[in-house]
Amino acid sequence: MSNTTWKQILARDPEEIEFHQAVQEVIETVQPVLDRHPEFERLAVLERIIEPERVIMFRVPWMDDERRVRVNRGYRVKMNSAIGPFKGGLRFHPSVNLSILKFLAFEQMFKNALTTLPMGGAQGGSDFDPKGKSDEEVMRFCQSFMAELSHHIGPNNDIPGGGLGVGAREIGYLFGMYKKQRDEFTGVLTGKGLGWGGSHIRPQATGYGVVYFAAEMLATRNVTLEGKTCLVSGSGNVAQHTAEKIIELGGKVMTLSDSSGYIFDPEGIDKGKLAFVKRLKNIKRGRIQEYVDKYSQTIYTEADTTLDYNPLWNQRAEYAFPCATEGEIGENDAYNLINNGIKMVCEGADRPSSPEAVKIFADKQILYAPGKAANAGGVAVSGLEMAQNRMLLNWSAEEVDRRLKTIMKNIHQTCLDAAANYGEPGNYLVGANITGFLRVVNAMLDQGLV
Ligand code: NDP
Ligand code: 2IT
Repeated sequence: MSNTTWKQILARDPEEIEFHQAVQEVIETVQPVLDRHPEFERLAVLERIIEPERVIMFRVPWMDDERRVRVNRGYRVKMNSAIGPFKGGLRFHPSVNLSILKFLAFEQMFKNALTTLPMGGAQGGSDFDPKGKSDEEVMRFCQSFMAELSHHIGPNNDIPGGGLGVGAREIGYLFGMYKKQRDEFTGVLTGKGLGWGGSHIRPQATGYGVVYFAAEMLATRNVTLEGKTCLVSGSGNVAQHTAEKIIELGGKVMTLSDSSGYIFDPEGIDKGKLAFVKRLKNIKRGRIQEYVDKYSQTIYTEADTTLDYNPLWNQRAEYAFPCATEGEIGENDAYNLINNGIKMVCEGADRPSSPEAVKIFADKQILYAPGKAANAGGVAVSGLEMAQNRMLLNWSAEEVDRRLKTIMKNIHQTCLDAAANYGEPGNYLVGANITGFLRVVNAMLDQGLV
């Protein structure tokens, strides 16, 4: 892409910083592909792949417990359907805007391609904040959100799933409303309850997949997780199941966090303590700080936005698993991690490391896996949920877990092969971007100019 075209893109949506960052990274890393395919320029391959096929924005009015009407904004960014129907998560968080959802949908397109399952890329959500809301408020919001979204999705064209702020509770309310409006019981959402069309292992899939990917990376250096200290951020779906699998494989989880602060447990967070965290976060919907009331040896540090680093990443450990949100590892954090002996960063969240941090990891040659490869297990098992729904059957937990492991192993190998093939051996970011890019672009070109 010429400099002029890039400038035009930035000028068209100047405020979309998150989206531009994600696009820029892909453009930089797929340059060797563009060099081998000069015809891509005339075909405007880059321009086409960064423009969503369709974006839907809508009003979501709902009534709070005080009978006051509130209005949020809903979105669905349908990025690309070249290799399958639109597929990707929903996010409910006050920071949600078009730029964030475009970046998530852009990443999702490549992530889904990496799984090899037939799924195009999309993401949606709302600036609704579920924190501090009653179950009834969350239900009324979800119903209003789905009353509109149901006109734009379906099991054959767009299948949303869970994501940040959207878990089993929200998917239940959303599914109920879709069913009522359309009078049909379909696999239109993934992350459904086990008793009504959900898949075994879907709640665990993202976190388990992250650790399966990490184990594959470590195997290339003949090491395992056994006895290793690990920093995990977040305490939601991805963090909980990443921690669970690390513990199962013999690793020692030292930290967890939420947006208010982080805990450091010098004895390590074991299975029993993790069960406490799950109850605290998923049922009681409390704060991670409450961990200290129960396990008094723990140190709690409040989040401090005036700092230019995150103290969680300034703890001594061997491996880091950022599982909270985008941009949580900045340049200073990257240096702190390396100075504290970190040898691997495996991303559970979507783009938790800033572009500067990613460059530092590459320079220092530590093992680094981008979220679009390492956290693809979540959407992969969503794909398996869709397959099971089509066949009207349920695979066992062992069967789904076996398939998840195989998918993660294959993604790992594919990234390594592509990176080597394009002159950047061991660079998982280059491998993931090139593989995802080629799969989507080849499908687009096969289907003509549509
Ligand atoms: P959850 O809502 O279950 O948990 C999110 C966690 O991150 C919470 O602990 C939350 O704290 C914390 N967090 C959120 N925003 C911030 C912030 N600005 N600063 C510090 N901490 C924050 O979401 P998930 O675990 O599902 O998602 C986490 C990440 O993983 C996201 O990037 C998501 O896109 C990605 N992902 C999720 C998948 C899934 O299957 N769920 C699949 C692939 C990727 P608090 O409770 O205080 O808000
Ligand atoms: O970022 C993601 O891959 C997800 N939020 C999961 C998407 C899904 O459809 O399961």
